[in-house]
Amino acid sequence: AELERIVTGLPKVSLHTHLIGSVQATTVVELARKHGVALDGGRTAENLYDHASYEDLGEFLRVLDVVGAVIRDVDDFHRVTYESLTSGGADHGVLYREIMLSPPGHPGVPYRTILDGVIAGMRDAHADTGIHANLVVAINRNDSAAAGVELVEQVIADRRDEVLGIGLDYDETIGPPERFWKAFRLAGEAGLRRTAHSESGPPHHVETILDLLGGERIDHGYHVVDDPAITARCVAERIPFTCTPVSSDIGRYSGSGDGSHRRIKEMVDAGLCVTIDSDDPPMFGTDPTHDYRAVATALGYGLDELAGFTLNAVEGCWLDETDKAALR
Ligand code: ES4
Ligand code: ZN
Repeated sequence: AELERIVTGLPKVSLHTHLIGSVQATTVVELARKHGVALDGGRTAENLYDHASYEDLGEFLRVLDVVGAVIRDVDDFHRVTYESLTSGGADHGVLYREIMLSPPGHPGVPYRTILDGVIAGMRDAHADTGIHANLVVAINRNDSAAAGVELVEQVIADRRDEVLGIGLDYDETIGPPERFWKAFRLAGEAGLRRTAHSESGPPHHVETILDLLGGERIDHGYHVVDDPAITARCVAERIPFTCTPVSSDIGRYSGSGDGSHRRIKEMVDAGLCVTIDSDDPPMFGTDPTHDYRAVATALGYGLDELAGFTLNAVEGCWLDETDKAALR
């Protein structure tokens, strides 16, 4: 009961939640009907997010593709953004979120349409609940290096104040970080912040992200603790690691047979700057409160440790110092 009070009441800052992964299954079904498209493979609101269907990361990403394909017009982007920031954010004490947005996950939809709808949803969610949000536009690493450059060129050509930086997501066994060095250099030259996923990858991918891609954060990063020297460097540089306990545990894509909890504990014990997040909340049956609850239960953490995760996220977010101070 004490823990429940802590995890529900704790203010949260969210740095690793994907928009496409934040859509309620009922909304997916409604949008499919609206656009007159069938969810293939007999998918329904009841079975769409069956964890058993995520046999490997590729299968999981196929479900993301199904969801991404039904979010098509400005109203759709407004709706999914608003719903995820209100009932999947503000309701859980999330004060501020940097939403991971994947334009390549919505084939055929103009970048402008996506951004117009998402930003309108952010504005209305803020007006109704007070939650603040900004955006991280992620390159899909299954795509070519040229597609990554094109996306960054699009971000720069249609510059919005809300887009603070770029990310790199989808299947890291297909797209190693170094493939995207040009896209990341272009982003850095344009003053965009940079982060990249490294969930199953080896520790040297963390170094590649920091040194070649100019990354300032690492999404997941569970294998950093396999290399003491890289770990020490990340401790010294206060590199934030955006860990997602429930998603990484259910997905088992972290490459550690016993899930992510033990790795998160090792990262915390090593002195790394760890944050807690949900990745794809309804797809993994989780939410911001539940991820804090899961890590607290698995690792025996209490208020001090949990509040520390929030403070790490404030430190690691890409707001300016004045806005960060307001969050503290
Ligand atoms: C993702 Cl690699 C990965 N894992 C979970 N959710 C995702 N969304 C986009 N890429
Ligand atoms: Zn992720």
